[in-house]
Amino acid sequence: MNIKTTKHKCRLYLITPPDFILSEFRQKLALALDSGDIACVQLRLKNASERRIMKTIESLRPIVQERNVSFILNDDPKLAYQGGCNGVHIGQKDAAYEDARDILGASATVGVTCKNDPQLAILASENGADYVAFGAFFPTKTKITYNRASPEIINIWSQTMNIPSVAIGGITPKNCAPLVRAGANFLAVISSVWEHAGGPGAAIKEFNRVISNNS
Ligand code: TZP
Ligand code: MG
Repeated sequence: MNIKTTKHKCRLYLITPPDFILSEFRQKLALALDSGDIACVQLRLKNASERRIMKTIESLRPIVQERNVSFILNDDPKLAYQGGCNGVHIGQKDAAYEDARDILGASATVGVTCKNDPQLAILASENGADYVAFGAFFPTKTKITYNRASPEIINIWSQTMNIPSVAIGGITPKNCAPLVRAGANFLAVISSVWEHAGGPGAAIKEFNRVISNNS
């Protein structure tokens, strides 16, 4: 499945943890995917070799795609294309939007980080991005962040623009309700799922419950 889509109610956008042992992680990922609704999985491997990224794509992509969930690679459009991913997520410094689109083609998903800057998001949507990502909404230990976004940016975006929005940064089942109510189309989450005391399956179920109660 591809998340290139018109806007829809809020869904989960699950990102892989900062590091993992592939043979163990395959099972955790399958468990998370089988625990509830997830629209998309992003493979996010910072400072890994191309060889490791490709090997990881080959191992994880089927687990995701055979469940009809979209598989997105972070940062690198070329590897996303070579690895048969559904799309790529690019930060402002990773690649130019146009280059990512040229490499991946019209039917792929190309999402763009827009921090807390509506101008970046408008530019991305004019260029043809499939979603814009805003954040960080809460403190996060997963990434050093320099921008703090508030649900207001999602609220305004959802009422004025047609491109889906992704909210990211420190999002947990306990703090996500205002983002869902503001109209976020995806909640992108890492540590609150992979470090959940009850395991990733419990986290997905909790998120699904809060999302449906606030949609
Ligand atoms: N971009 C902005 S915050 C962030 C990224 C990749 C990290 C999100 O991780 P967590 O653990 O859900 O806070
Ligand atoms: Mg990046």
